[in-house]
Parts: sequence; C-alpha cells; structure tokens
Amino acid sequence: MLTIDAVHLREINMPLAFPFETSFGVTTIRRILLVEVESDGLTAWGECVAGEHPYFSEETIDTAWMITETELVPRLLEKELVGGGSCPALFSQVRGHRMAKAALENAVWDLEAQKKRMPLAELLGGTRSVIPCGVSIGIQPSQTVLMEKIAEALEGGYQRIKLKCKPGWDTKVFETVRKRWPEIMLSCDANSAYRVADIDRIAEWDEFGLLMIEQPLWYDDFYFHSMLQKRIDTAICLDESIRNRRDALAAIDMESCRVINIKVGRVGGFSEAIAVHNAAAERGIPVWCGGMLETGIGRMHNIALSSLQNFSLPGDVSASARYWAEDIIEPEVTVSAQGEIEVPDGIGSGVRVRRDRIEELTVRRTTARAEARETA
Ligand code: OSB
Ligand code: MG
Repeated sequence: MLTIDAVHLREINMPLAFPFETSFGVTTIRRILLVEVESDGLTAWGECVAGEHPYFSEETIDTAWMITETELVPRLLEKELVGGGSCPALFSQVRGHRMAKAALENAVWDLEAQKKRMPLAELLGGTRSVIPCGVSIGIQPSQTVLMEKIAEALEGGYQRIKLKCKPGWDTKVFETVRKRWPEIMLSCDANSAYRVADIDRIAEWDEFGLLMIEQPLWYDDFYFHSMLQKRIDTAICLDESIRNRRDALAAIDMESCRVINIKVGRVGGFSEAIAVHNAAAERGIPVWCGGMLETGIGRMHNIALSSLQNFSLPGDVSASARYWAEDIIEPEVTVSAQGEIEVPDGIGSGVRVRRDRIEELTVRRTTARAEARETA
C-alpha cells in the first residue's frame, strides 16, 4: 500500500527553443504545471500538458491548477492507494479535467515503480527497449524554411515527418515536400482546421501517399470523420476526439479512423492510456504516442508508455533539444542516428529531475500535506 504524505504544485515558465505554430495558434513560452508527490521519503513528478489557452482542449494550466488544488489533491491525500491504478476511481466524481488528473496519476505510477524498485515502463506493461521516433513540424514562415527543418530532422535520423497544416498551408506544401522526398514516411495534422465543405480538397491528398491525416475535422467529432474516411484512401488518425477507451471503441466501430494518437494527458492518465492501447490492439488498430511540447518529466512518461507493444508507429516523442535550450532532467532525451529513443532500464522514470533548474523557472507554488493518519 502507498500513502501520499504531501503534494507540491508549481508553475514553471519555459521558453521553447523555437516557436511552435499549429492551425490554432503559436506557442513561444510554455507555462507548465508540475506536480510532485511525496511518500515515505520518496518523491515522484508529473507534468500537466494543458496549454495556456483552451485551444487544443477545454483545459488550461489555470483550470488544471484550480481543479488539482481544490478537488484532486484532497482526494489523493485522504486514502491509502494500491498504486497509480487507484487514481481513476479516486478522481471519478470529478468530470473531465483529464489533463489535471493525468499529471497526478502519472506521478503516482512513477512513485509505485520506485517503491517496487522497477522501471516505470515495465510497471506499465511495456516490452520495447527502444521506441521509433518522428517529429511534428509546425507551420513555418515559408516553404524554404520548412524544407530546411525537414532536412535537419531527416539528418537527425527521425523516421517520420508530420507537418502541421491548415487551409493555405496544405496541398502546395505537401507537393513540394513529396517532390524532394518521394519516399519518406510523411503525415499531416490539421488540429480540426477543416470542414465538410473541404472534403474534396482533402481527397486530393491521396496522391501524396501520406501515412495518415490527423484530426482534419471538429475536435469532438466521430460521425463526419467517418464520412470522410469513406471518401479517401489515406488513413485518418484521431487525436483530439479520443478522450477514453469508449471513444476509441466508437471511433473504430464507426470507421472514423484507422490509427489512434494516444496522449496520456488527453485521456486522463496511464490507466486510461493503457485501456485505449489495449482496445486498439485487440481490433488491429495501430497507435502512436502524441506529444504536447513536454519537458523531460512528461517526455520520460511518454517514453515509458511508448514501450507498450501496440505503439508500433513512430510517435511525436523526440529529443529534448528540439524543444528546450536546457531541459529539466538529466540526462536529456536524445535520439539515435536510427531515429530511436532508448527506454531506460533504471528505477522509476530512469532519469534525475533537476530541482536546481526547476527552482529557477518556478513562478508559483503551493504545498498540501496529509493530516496525521491513524494507522490500523
Ligand atoms: O496535435 O499533436 C498535436 C502540440 C501542441 C498541441 C497539439 C499537438 C502538438 C504537437 C506537438 O503536434 C508534438 C510534439 O510535442 O512534438
Ligand atoms: Mg494532433
């Protein structure tokens, strides 16, 4: 059994090494909520992936802070836990706020791995010792800049290039990229920038042999994606629409997608991420691990999750240096010349969290402690 003695929340502000532009906006500085859970002298971290604005999902760092502090932490401090898997039931009265829940749940899984003195990846049921990596390349000021970014990523060994797209930054861009690199594994991510009126345009992309088209239509839709999937040869991948295992089952059954992007924050934590992974595996649907511009803390959790067997396509989990001048973990995440990241075999997440660096970046903090418990 496991009891949490204290939970620390902090907000850190970290400038991205390069601005990241999607169809819904540009991010230059990440405001990030980190949670730290303490138990019996051990400590484990979790990262909340909510953005500054409710543009990717309804959650923001500020809603996550509030819900974590007022609703989730008190529930976590109240009871004895078996482990990370105890969290969903503990938090179930709170609807939504999955990114807030995931930060705490993932920290508890990390803690459980430390207590059992085993790697987090093994605790989650992972079997891969290396994971295949891709990159997500934001919308660029020009095609010339984009081509340089792609060339750089390919030289770095990355196995799959994903292009952020939107109306006006799509067909012509894909054409230019395909002309120069006819064979690379290429996909695109629209973050819901298209509507039913665009279906004919999207159908034209079949000629580019994309591995998949990620979330072209509404962020909460299955039905129109299913209509679109019937009209095109290219596989649709859903990201935003998949909030849990039931969504995955509905989307697969309706043929709204042929691939699923699993983001542990978006589905509410490791328990639900594993459930989505298993549901997809049983139905022959491959999954890959999405990214949310994480620091090393969230990144190591993504790596552990990606070690599960059905994470068979390259994910958006790439090297620390693609995001940060200096990460908050040691060693930083690096990618081999073959485009792979090694799953660490050390205890817990397998890296050291750099408290000194985190202190420098912290702009707000609060601590909640358990009241003295009676021992049975
Ligand atoms: O849709 O995958 C997305 C970043 C922020 C919000 C949404 C998305 C993304 C990415 C970044 O694509 C992937 C990464 O972390 O490298
Ligand atoms: Mg996406």
